[in-house]
Amino acid sequence: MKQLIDQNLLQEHNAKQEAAVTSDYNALAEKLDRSSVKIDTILEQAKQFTVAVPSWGVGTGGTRFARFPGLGEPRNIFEKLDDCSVIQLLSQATPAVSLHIPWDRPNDPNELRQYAEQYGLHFDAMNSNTFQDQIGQEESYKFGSLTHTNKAVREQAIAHNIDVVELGQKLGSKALTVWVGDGSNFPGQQHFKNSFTHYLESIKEVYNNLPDDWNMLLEHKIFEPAFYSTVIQDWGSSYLAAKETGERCLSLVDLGHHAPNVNIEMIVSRLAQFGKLGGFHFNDSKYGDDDLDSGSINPYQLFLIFNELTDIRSQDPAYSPFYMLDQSHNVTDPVESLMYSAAEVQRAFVKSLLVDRQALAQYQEANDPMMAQASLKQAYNLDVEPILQMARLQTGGAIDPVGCYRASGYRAAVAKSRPADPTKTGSGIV
Ligand code: RM4
Ligand code: MN
Ligand code: MN
Repeated sequence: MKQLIDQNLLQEHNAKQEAAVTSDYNALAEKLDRSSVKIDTILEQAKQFTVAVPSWGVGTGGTRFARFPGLGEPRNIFEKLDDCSVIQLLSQATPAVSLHIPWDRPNDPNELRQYAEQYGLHFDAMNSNTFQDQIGQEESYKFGSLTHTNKAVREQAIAHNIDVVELGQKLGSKALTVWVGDGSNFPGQQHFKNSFTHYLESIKEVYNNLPDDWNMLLEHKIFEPAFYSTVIQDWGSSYLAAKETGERCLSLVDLGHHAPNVNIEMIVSRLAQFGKLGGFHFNDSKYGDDDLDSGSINPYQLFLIFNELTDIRSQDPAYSPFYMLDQSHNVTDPVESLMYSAAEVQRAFVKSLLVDRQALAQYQEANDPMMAQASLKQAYNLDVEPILQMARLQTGGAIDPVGCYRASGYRAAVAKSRPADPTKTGSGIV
């Protein structure tokens, strides 16, 4: 398999830390054993855990005000995949990439698929884009896309989504994620019912063109770019649309797409209870759709979400929603942020496995809030880093992905091979 980080460097890097990691791992094994938890079964699950990387995350992001380009930014989808391969090689938790079309549209899908395969990568959910106009496009999305008042605009947006599905089939993807920014900035601007009706009609048409083994994931978002109302603004609208549309149409929860302080873990439970929780976009936020690194602001919330997911899986072991990161890296090296974030999501997952579910259920039944919350905290407060390190070591990754990446000089090398385009300004993007 093609590798862009020198194997010797990786092995030397791991060799220096292996004894310490083994000792920490054994100590944790002993501690867990006292509560009758076998660390090896947790380790195996940690090794299996994966979360997809967003192709748009490996470039430097920006805000509405400016973008400060990083060194050696990928200039096309092939260079993006190069970066994704480094993230996967060192973290061993990100073997799939989620593409955004038309940003990543290849001339030759076969070539792109093979390019990914040489790195052991494959493609996760495809993302359509009807939130900006493309060059040469006939109709404008300024006042909406799938929900537009004008049928011609809706048809163009529907055709785009179907096109993305067709491309995704050639790439081996199995899902389409639809997020629309459609909405309004002013009271009275848009008829709530009519726009939702248009949405339902449009989405059904896309669904009718979906292959049998595909899922359609509907992503809600409270606001931005629309600042007064958004057609699919909350999980309720998303649920209604998914339910109306069909069995394989599910809701996707992006952690940054809710009002501050909303109980996202409860939304997770509700959607799952009614069979409509299809996937996640992981990120973190303080104020709005900040797209900060997963677990950087509220790691406890991330844990509580996985606590729900593990609870669901304890009843339905086959349940496996799509897991994707969706972040914007404005001030960090995106490769570092994505490796670190993947490990944070994995950490929340591992901790959720350590919750004593029987004890928790008893405390809930007995109305013992003190011990119920303490049983969650007991798992959350454990330092599971040795499990994550051991998982990476045993799967061929780096014990310390960011440290190893920095030692490799990858960023400096691509800074040379990918010179910045001086004609491109630092205008704000997602
Ligand atoms: C949106 C949303 C979508 C993503 C775009 C780039 O806020 O999170 O998932 O495709 O940003
Ligand atoms: Mn998202
Ligand atoms: Mn977002």
